[in-house]
Formats: sequence, structure tokens, C-alpha cells
Amino acid sequence: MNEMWGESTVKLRAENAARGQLFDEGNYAMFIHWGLYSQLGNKVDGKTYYGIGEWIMNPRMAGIPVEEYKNLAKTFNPKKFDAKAIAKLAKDAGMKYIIITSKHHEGFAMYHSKACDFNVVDATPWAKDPMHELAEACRAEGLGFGFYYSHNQDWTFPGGNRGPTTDEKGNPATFDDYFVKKCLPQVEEITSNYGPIEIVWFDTPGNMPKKYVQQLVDVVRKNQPNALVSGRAGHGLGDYQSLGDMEVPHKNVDGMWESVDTTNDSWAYAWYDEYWKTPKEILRRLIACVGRGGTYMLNIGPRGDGSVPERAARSLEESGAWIRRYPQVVYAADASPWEHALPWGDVTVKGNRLYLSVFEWPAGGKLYLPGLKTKIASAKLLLGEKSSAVPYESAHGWTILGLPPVAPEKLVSVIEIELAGEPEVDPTFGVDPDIGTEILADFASVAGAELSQKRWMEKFGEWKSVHHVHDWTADAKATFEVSVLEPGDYVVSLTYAGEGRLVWGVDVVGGEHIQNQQNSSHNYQEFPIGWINFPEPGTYAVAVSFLEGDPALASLKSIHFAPAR
Ligand code: JFZ
Repeated sequence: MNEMWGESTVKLRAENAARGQLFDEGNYAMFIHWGLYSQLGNKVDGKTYYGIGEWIMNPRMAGIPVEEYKNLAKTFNPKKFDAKAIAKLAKDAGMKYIIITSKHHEGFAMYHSKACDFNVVDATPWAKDPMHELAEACRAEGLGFGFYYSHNQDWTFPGGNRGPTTDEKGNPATFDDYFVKKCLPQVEEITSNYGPIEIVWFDTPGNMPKKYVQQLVDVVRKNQPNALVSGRAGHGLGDYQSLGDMEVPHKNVDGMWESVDTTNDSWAYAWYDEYWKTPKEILRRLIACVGRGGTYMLNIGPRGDGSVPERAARSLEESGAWIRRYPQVVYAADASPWEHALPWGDVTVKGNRLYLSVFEWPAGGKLYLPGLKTKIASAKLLLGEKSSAVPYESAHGWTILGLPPVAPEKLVSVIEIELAGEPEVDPTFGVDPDIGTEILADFASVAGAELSQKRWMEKFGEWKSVHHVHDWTADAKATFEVSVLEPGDYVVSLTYAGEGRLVWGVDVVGGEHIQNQQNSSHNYQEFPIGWINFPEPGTYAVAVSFLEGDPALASLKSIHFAPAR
């Protein structure tokens, strides 16, 4: 599947005021995967296939022949589809626009297409175009609207990538045939017939030649001068970068970008998938995206009958209710000057105001903020529109905020810090004196080993990734710089994968050395190494080395520090 993604990163452009305002300031959008595959919900002839449901046709899933798949249109009758309810759900969730699949890789147009009769009006008993209703419902709610369009892959149209290689008469079909007969006219249609749209979200360009992508982008520019084109158009012709992996980045990313994610583990409806992101998890991911400088687009997969899974809706509504109480944390907010999450939560910024979103409320009544250099004008604990002053002091470059013992909010509590000037921060990781601190390998400086990103599929199409230190040589070190406020003993553990028993060493450079043998497995697991001492407040380098075991398989993901008490 890797080769199908194609080149998708774009040059990072400065934002254009006329375009992409909802993207840039809204920071939160709804993605919808809905098509013929939704009817199957990952079950074919009584057998369940695990993975992303919109790929059910693929030989690595159910492997459904084209003609058989096309028959699904004859039973597509989504009587429970309610455009107004979906637009309201997005609005209540705090999202600013909706992007829905107009045609996914299956090739079925979910709108009325004149270019190809394999569409929701001409090929189904329902015979309705849901996109007019949805576009209208979005407008009525003050939301933006846009389309996903699979421009390269088309699995049912002759000549489409991964599609049939001959036409109905058995003559060979080329990509050009598909492009001219279906793709280009359909992109004309989706950009002409549904009013102003916010984004055209092209996907998986694969090896599609640039001349084709250019023509599609030209059509979007002509018909929708204010729409953005997704980075996955290919050849750097999009307006912003889409990150992959259903994950949020760990470090700040410059320029315009978005992270796409889904409410459970599949984009399209999967009957078995009840692993929903909780309201708190949704907020954690959304705020992390905004905190890293990007936009978050979160997907729902309606069922074949058009209804939205109730638990997805519930999580969206509950997290949305929180966003309504704290809109300043999300909308038009900028990236954290710490450039990464903090042990208790994350930070977003508006001018000289910092918003500290506290996900793990500290039991000790103190919140520790490392490295803030700008003078504080005021600090407040927010409770909706009300607030109470928060006492604060500073020591050794840390700011210590005094908090009540119980979090005022059930999901996430917010502290607003007004600064005397523009935020300036030393982003060095602090070892939190109260709660555990995990530092990912992404942040290590590495010598004698490799630091790289590894990606794999968990279930089919469910991508996971890790930045890891691997290919350890004898003197290799992964060194983490940390700032310590409270001297004393800390329990150090490492999260790693490997095979058999492994010996790792941890050194406070210029101080203590510890080493220990622990087990390992091919799954990343946290193993304690031992206690280590930081004798006084200040900055330390902590070096991890790999001492015994198979260095080809040893893969370090992170280091943890927890106060030993
Ligand atoms: C693509 C599609 O194949 C999939 O069905 C879904 O629509 C998803 C949103 O997009 O899958 C991708 C494409 C690119 C990456 C990951 C999954 N990527 O670049 O990491």
C-alpha cells in the first residue's frame, strides 16, 4: 500500500488570506467516509474482515470481484441519512467544516454524476443526491463544505489505477481513458454543482503523472478560486500538507498542515469496531494538533443506512460541549512555544496568552512549568467564563503554579497565563517533580545508532508509527537533555522492543551509571532499569546505551522518569 500513497508532501506556503481561513483558524473539521462499502461494514458472506472498511474490495480484505461489488448499488437505500443531523453534529462537535467522500477508491460516486452512471442517483433504489442536502445543511449551520475525491485509484472503472485493465468490450483501457472519461469530468462536477466549497481532498496520488494532477488542480482553481487542494493531490501541487497515520506529530511542524484521524480504527463503518476515542482522547488529539501548529480532521463512518454510530456521536458531542466552554484554546490558536506536549498536558497560544490544558491533574496541588522565560502578568484557572487567580512562583527557571486539589473540569481544566510580552521558552524537557515524564526517542541526539521512523499496519490499513533508535553499535548513545527542578532519586524506565533478554545502561553524564537486564518482545513495552540520582537542580544529559543482546532487533522508543517515592 505504501507505493499507492505517492509523493504527498508539499512546499509549505504562507497562508493566503482569501483561501483556507476556516482551515487555518478553525483548526478542527469533520471527515466522512461513506459509500457502498458502508453497507458491508466489513462483513462479507458472513465473514468479518478486520481493517479499514472502504478497502473491503481489496484482495487483502474480502477480494470482491468488480461486477459483484457493483451489485451493491442495487441494495443501497440509506433511508436514515439525515444531512441536517450530520451538519448539526459537526457544529455541536465544534468542527468548522465537513469533507465527505464524493468518490472513494471503489469508484462509486456518492453524488449525481453525469460522467458515470455508477452513482448514488442512477444506480440505486434510493435515487437521491445526498450532497445537495449536506452542502445546504452545512451552509445553514455556518459550516464549510468540501469533497474527498480519489483521483488516481478507481477500482471499478476501466483504466483507473488498480481498476479493470480492459473495457466492457474487452479492449485495453489506459489511465488516460479513465482520466478523460471519468476523473476530470467528475472533478468538474463536484467543483461546479454544490456551491462554494472549502477543500478538494485528493488522495493516494501514487505514480500518477504530473500533467494529470495539474489539470485537476486547474479545474479546482477555475471553479473554486477560494478552495484549498489537499497535499495528497501529489507533485507538490496541493496547498498544505496532510500527515498520515491517524496520529498527531510529536514536534511542532511549520507551515499549513492537517492531521487526519478517525473516531474508532476504521475510516468507513465497520460493524465490529467499538473502540471509540473517548471525549477526553478527542480533546487530547485536537489540542495536541493545534499545539503542534496544525489542523485536526476527525472522521466518522456512517452506516449503510445513513445513520451515524451513536457512540461516535456521543464522543463528538461531549468533547464539543467542552470546546464551547473553552473556544479560545482551539480556534485561531497557535503552536506551543515548548514545541512538544508536557507531562500533564499541552499548551496553545493566542498573542501573549498561554492556555495550559491540564489532562492529568496533579495530586500534589502544584503544576510545574519548565523553561518559561517571559514574565507573567497574571495566571487564572478558568471555569467556563468565570475564573479564579492562581498563585505562582519561580525557581531555577521553572514556574510553579498552586492549584486546588480537585480539577474543576471533568475532562480537561484550563489555566490562562497572561504574559508581559511575547512568549519565550526554553523547550528543554523538564523532569516533572510530581508526575511521570516520558521523553520520546524523537528528541534524543543519537551517535553510533540510527534514529528513524518505522511504520507498520496494525490491522489492514490501520497505520502505526514510532520514531526509534536502532542498529546499536558498541559505543552508541541516545542522549536526552533534561532540566531538573527537584533533586533526588527518580525511577528510570525504558520503552523498547527486541528479542530475548536485553541489557541497557543509563548514565547521568558526569554522574551515576546504572544498568540492568530485562525481558523484551516485539511489542513496545516499558521496563524499569533502576533508580538514578540528580544531585541538584539544573540541566543534565542522560545517555542510554545498549549493552547486551541482539543489536539488530533492539529498538528504543522512549525514556521515563518518575519521582521515587
Ligand atoms: C488513504 C485511503 O487509502 C484510505 O482509504 C482513507 O481514505 C485515508 C484517509 O486515506 O489512506 C492513506 C493515505 C495516505 C497515508 C495513509 C493512509 N499516509 O500518507 O500516511
